[in-house]
Amino acid sequence: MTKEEMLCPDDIRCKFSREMSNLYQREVPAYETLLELVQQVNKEILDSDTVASGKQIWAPTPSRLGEERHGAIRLGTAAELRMIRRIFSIMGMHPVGYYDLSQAGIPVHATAFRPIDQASLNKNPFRVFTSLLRLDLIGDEQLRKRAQKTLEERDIFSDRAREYVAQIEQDGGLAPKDLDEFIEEIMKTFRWHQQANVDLQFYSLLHDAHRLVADIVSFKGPHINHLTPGTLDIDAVQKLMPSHGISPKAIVEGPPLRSCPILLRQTSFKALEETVSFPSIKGGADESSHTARFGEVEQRGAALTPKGRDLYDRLLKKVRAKVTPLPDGENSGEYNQVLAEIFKEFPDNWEKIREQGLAYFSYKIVGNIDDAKTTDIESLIKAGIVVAEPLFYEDFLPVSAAGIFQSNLGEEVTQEFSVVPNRKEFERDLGTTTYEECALYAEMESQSLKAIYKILPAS
Ligand code: OOG
Ligand code: NI
Repeated sequence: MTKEEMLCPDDIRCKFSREMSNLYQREVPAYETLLELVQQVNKEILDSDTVASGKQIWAPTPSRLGEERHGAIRLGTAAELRMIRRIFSIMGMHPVGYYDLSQAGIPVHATAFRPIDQASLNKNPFRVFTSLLRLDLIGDEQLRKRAQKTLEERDIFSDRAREYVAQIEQDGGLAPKDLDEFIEEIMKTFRWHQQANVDLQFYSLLHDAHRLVADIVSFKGPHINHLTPGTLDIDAVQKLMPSHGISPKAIVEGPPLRSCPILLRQTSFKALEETVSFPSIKGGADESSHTARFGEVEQRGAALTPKGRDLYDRLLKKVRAKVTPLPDGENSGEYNQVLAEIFKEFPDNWEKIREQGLAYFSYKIVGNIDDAKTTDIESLIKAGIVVAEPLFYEDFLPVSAAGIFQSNLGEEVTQEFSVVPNRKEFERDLGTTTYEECALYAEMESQSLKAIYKILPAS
């Protein structure tokens, strides 16, 4: 089979994304309901004149809107992480960014596997937030060793999946006839296991160390713990959730509602309490429950430069110092008010945002290029020949949105962990370095400028 006849990674990712959604709809009915609601809200927005008047920055290609946005998994060992990297690479998903979640009281660090070039993102932006457990942050040595042994003894990949990956790497691609079976084998890794891999007593010990430790160590595989569709109006979805039988968390995380959306706004519904059967030491099984899988929805805006991100972080900190949202939503009105008030300091106008270097942009020729009497981009923008469009944020904000994590951890007191980011160790475990998200956006911006300079008559 020649290279041309093989599937391109984007096609494999499209199929994977669709199958993940099918799997999660089957396993978590509330997610199916959420999807319907999101589709309804998106359709209403697209049919309204807001979009026609160019107010929304998100003008997704039809293939993008309606496709799943992201999912999340949590892995137990370096070997699992390395194998996941090989699988995602076949689908055109590469590790971007390093997230240290010990800052949010969670003993994991993570990266996001996602497409990295504009064409692939436009085709299907599916991304998977992938965490790795940090056993080194668990103080109890006996527990740590036992957890490690349990993880080392499991294999989260089917033999057939391993064979496929090796074959695809050797051949340099996947034949169209093998797509369905390959994806079917890969899907096995992410499904839910109703039977735990450990006894109830050990589960309880793991749970006492941290609920996430129990979630990672106790099962045969890293079940997908949420899938997040993208919406064009997160406030509408938040408001409509209760009438669809879903109860959302108290507030929408992230920046306030703005004319110029930035970064990421998210809300979620609580994890399900699911019956699990734990093999008993005495033979037979003990029934108990576990909560892990939840639902989330998000609305994305512009990618910020480090300067813009600093401003965002500073303002959010100011908000949280004034009012901390209560889980029961009692002060959500006050929180939203303070949020909107403090964020007035962040310019809400694309021109100002660009002038101050707060976001990344892509430059496009829209006028008659033959009229260009200058190569100065600012003058070309003024003359209406070039426009600057904000670049879409493709990454995550789990630490500043720690509320999303907490919402599925329950309201009990969470443990503190020593905050020691360890990107080097993560990258060693991954077997490669992770892309710097800002470098990717900066590159997209400079590519768009280069393309303009190339065809400018005056240059
Ligand atoms: C991942 C949480 C991160 C997000 O949207 O910020 C995430 C997890 O709970 O495993 O998905
Ligand atoms: Ni998420």
